[in-house]
Amino acid sequence: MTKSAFITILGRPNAGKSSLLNALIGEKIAAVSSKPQTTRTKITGVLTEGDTQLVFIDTPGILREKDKLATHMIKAIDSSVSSIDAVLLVVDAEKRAGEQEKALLRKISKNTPVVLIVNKVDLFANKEDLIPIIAEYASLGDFDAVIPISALEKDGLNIILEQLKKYAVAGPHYFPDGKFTDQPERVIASEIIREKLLELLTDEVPHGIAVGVDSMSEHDTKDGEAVLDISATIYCEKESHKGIIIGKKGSMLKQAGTLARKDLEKFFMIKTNLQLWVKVKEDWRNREALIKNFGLSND
Ligand SMILES: Nc1nc2c(ncn2[C@@H]2O[C@H](COP(=O)(O)OP(=O)(O)OP(=O)(O)O)[C@@H](O)[C@H]2O)c(=O)[nH]1
Ligand SMILES: [Mg+2]
Repeated sequence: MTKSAFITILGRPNAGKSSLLNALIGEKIAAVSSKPQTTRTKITGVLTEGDTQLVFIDTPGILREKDKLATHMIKAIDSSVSSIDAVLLVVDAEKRAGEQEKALLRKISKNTPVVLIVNKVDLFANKEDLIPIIAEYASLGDFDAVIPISALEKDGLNIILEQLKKYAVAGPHYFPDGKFTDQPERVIASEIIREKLLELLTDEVPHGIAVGVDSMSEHDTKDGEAVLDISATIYCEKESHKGIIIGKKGSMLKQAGTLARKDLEKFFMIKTNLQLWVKVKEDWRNREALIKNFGLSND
C-alpha cells in the first residue's frame, strides 16, 4: 500500500528552508544564498522511500509587501499552507524567536501538525547554549516535535524524516518514483544563474534580478562529445545596475558565468556552454505582466 504526505516548509528569510529542502531531497533544486528573499515562489521537492512519498513545498521567506512581486511571494506562502499534512517551521538558532514566526504560525490551520526545526546548530560549539534558545522557540506554539538540525552539515535529517513518515496517509504517489522536483530544467538552470548573482552582487542589485533561459539544447562536438548549450538573459531594473552586473570589462558577468557553469555541469551531468546577456526591464517587480512572464505570479 502506498502512502504520501504533503509538507510545507515555512520560516523567516534566511532561516535555511531551501538548504533543508536540498538536503532532504539529496539534490540541489532550490537556490540558496546568504541574502534574504532568495526564494521567490513555491518549489516542490519529492522524496520517495519505499512505499512512502514525501512531497515538500519550499516557500519564500517574506512577510511585508513592498512591491507587487512581494505580494505574489506572500500569496505563495498563503496558498502553500492549505490541504497539507504537516508544516516544518524552520528557525535560525542564531536569531531570537520573534514576530515573524508568530505571524507564520497564525497562517497555519489548527488541525495541521507543525514540527519545529531549529537550524544552524553547527554554529554552536557548546550545544548547551542551545537549550534556552530551543526553549524560547518551542514556547511560540504547540509543536508536534522539536528537532535541532544543521541543514549545512546534513545533521538531524533522519529524525525529521522519521517524524514526517507519521503524517503519511494511504494514497497514490503523486510523482513517479525517482522524480525529485516538478521544476522544469529551464527553471533550475535560471535559478542556478540567479543564485550566483545573489552571492556576488550587493545592495539592491541582486534583488532586482530575474533570469530567463532563452534556449537550451545539446550538440555533439567533432570528437563526439555531447555539450549542453544554454543561452540566458539576466534582467535588471536599471541601466546603472546593468553596468554593475557586467562589471569592469565584463569581469562580473564572467565570474558569475563560470560559477554557474560549474553547477550546471554538476546538475545536468554534461559539459555545458553558457552564454549570458543582460537587459534592463525597468521596475519589473511592480509590473504584473513581467512578473507573470518570469514565472513568479501566484494568481
Ligand atoms: N551555518 C549554517 N548555515 C546555514 C545552515 N542552513 C542554511 N545556512 C545558510 O543560511 C543562508 C540562507 O540559506 P537559505 O537556504 O537560502 O535560506 P532560506 O530560508 O531558503 O532563505 P529565503 O529563500 O531567502 O527565505 C545561506 O547562506 C546558507 O548557506 C546551517 O545549517 N548552518
Ligand atoms: Mg529559500
